[in-house]
Amino acid sequence: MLDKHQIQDYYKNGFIVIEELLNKDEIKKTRGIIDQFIEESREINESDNIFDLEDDHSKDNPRLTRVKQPHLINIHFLNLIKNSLITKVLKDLLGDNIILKSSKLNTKFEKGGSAVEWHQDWAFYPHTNDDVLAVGVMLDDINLSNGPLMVIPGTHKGPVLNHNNSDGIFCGAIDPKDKDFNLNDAIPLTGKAGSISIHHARLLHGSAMNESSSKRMMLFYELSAADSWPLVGAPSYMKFTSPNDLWKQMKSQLISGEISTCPRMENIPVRIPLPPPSDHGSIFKIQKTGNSKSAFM
Ligand SMILES: O=C(O)CCC(=O)C(=O)O
Repeated sequence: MLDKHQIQDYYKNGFIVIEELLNKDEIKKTRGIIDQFIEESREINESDNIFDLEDDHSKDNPRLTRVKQPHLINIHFLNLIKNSLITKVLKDLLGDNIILKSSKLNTKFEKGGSAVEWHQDWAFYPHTNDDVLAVGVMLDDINLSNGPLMVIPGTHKGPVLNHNNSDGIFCGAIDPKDKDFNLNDAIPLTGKAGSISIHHARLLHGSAMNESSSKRMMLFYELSAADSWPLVGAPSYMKFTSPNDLWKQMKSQLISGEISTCPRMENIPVRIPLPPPSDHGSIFKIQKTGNSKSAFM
């Protein structure tokens, strides 16, 4: 599916964009289901296990930040990644054995949709090897004004930056003053609806608020080669175990010295995203309740 140059680009830069991979029917069907989600969100007034709400969300003016794990809500989202050209692209990058870890729909409504502070996904879910990536499906035309995903090429080969705040709490974002962060090197990933982006789990990325008058819906899937296992302590995958409990347990079982959140491993840089902030329900909540510093002010 991908040619030799595209595969080389992915390994060299840590990302690729494939223009208009999905057809109009696939996008239309996906958007239709999302419209139903938005309708359902009128009935709630607080973020929950499915929806993250913007502060100005109301019954009359539903405004979502995110729909969590859409593949667990409607089988269409699983089919879209399993039975479309995306699968072929993934095989070129991850081999034949691929596992979906998680999905999310970042809705970025017009005039104010939330920014995502700069981070590396790897800081949220370190794995035993780095055949781990995220696919972003553009459900709208994405341009410079509606908050495109931005990436810093080549950073997947560099260090895992610190994503903890000055109190040592995991806040899901780097410090914009980090010496290894060069905003001038950032490039935006734009494209027409139906295009996809793929970024390596260690690539630095973020996106600004959507100040434009059109939505920027982007559906993300996080996947890995089937033999890449998340490390214990990555709360993103501990859907049924509280990271608070894990942290308490580790503290109570400490025999001597200090807990380390920088495990020793060969060849792959890793940090464990602990201790957790007060709300670890999504990156938006982690960055907010972890008091991350903003690069977008
Ligand atoms: O929606 C975006 O632009 C960024 C998404 C992202 O990096 C995330 O949700 O982890």
